[in-house]
Amino acid sequence: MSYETIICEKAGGILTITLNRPDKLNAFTDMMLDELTEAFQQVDADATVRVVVLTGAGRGFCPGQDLASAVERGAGNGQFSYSDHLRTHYNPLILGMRGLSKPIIAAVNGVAAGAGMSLALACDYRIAAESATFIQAFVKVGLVPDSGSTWMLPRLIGMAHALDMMLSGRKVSAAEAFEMGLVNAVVPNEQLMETARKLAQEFANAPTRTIGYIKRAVEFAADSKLEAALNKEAELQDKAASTADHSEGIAAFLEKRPAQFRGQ
Ligand code: LHQ
Repeated sequence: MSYETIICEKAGGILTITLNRPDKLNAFTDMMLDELTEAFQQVDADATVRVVVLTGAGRGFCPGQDLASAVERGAGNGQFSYSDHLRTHYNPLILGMRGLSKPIIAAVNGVAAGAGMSLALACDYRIAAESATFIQAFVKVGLVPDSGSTWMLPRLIGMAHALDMMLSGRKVSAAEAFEMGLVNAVVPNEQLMETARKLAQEFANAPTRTIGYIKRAVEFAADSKLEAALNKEAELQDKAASTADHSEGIAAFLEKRPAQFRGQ
């Protein structure tokens, strides 16, 4: 499948998706949002893809909505329905990513601002280049954080840090983001993609279906009472236990050899 605003490259079970509007630091247009949503739908349906790496072309990761394109359509003067725009183009993307049964690694190569930061938050891992920055830029243009930031950010870094970022709109460095628990690792710029691909390779050799169940259990637990979460774990454990990879994992342990998971 070829797209105009993103590049998808598949190799050895890893799909790398690159946001590709480098002149605008990869700001979101409707087309980019819709192409991304479709690309993630394809990932869910393609058994040969076992992990996704998401990054940006050029010096930015994503600075959120392309404000110029929103203004052309009446944003800022009451002519533009923000809620329709979010419900039509952003929310399906974020829900598709959070519901994806395969891990998503964000390789954050530069600034992630506004809904571009929400995009990074919707991934399961964030590896940041040393020069990457994170900005809850919404307040700087008089907007409420959207695309899942209000749901994901406090869960990731706690209410105090999340509100600080959201209310101030200040720029947070990769080093500070790591201290807050916003990113899993910070690496020298030139090692970003190599580090992301190494991690992705581990997931490409992992029990993929079980990873999908783990994601589902954690997502469910985030909004549940303990008893409901325990029940969900039990339900999903039956599913995981019926995979070939579970049998292989047990056999490999007893035979004292590395497991050869096939994602089935
Ligand atoms: C951009 C953008 C951008 C267009 C850089 N748009 N061109 C949801 C629903 C509906 C509508 C509204 O929004 C939302 C959610 C949101 O995402 S709201 C938050 C939107 N994002 C922002 O407010 C961030 C705006 N950008 C910035 O503050 C700066 O560009 C940052 C801090 C990201 C980067 O600064 P610099 O490194 O100094 O780069 P730059 O500002 O020179 O940008 C480079 C180019 O990219 C430049 O274009 P040009 O043609 O002049 O070279 C910028 O205009 C363009 N660009 N962000 N969001």
